[in-house]
Amino acid sequence: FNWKSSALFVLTGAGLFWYFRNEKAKVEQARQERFAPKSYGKPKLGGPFELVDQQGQVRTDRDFLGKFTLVYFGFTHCPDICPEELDKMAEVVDALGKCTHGSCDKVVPIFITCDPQRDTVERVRDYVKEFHPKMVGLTGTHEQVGQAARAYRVYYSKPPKVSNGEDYLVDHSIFFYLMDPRGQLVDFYGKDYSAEYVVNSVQQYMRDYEATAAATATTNSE
Ligand SMILES: [Cu+2]
Repeated sequence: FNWKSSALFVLTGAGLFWYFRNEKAKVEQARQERFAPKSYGKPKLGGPFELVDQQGQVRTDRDFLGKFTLVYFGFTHCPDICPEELDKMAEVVDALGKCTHGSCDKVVPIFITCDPQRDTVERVRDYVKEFHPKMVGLTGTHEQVGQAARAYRVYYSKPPKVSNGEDYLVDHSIFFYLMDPRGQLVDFYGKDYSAEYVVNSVQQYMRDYEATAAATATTNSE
């Protein structure tokens, strides 16, 4: 029996215990903060918009409350990046649909045009159905689209001089925004993220969101 080594053993045990408890608390705190009603240090993204879907129905941000959404801004004439990103979004939605966990199949893919001049309701309807049957395609007036882009702090620009019928490209930012059921930004994914990465990340957020919601419900009922 060695006092020194047993003291060290006890200390190490206590240290590990403290370390893990502390780590667990940190993880818990991060989870709480992410889904806390008021979260700081996160860009205030999303928010009021009013657009028209591919069925010609007026849709606002409030229509999507209660669901996770993936929001992407682009334009239907985009030669390569938008189709690639929207294919990826469809892949993500399908993978989430296969998962057995609670709200996975409830994620709504949303495409918002930043080229309202050419992207009519009909054009958007034909476009989104190429990607996913659940995809919501939104367009609107220049003002409505401008307002939605501002809400998401999406940058886009059309060349200044375009004559009628001339083809043009719209420069735009390329992100999927993951919004939670309260319409708040959870995360965003750039072009370099694989579908697999996005799926895992979204699933993690969904589990966290549900755990937080369950914890809040328990606290409230006590
Ligand atoms: Cu594009």
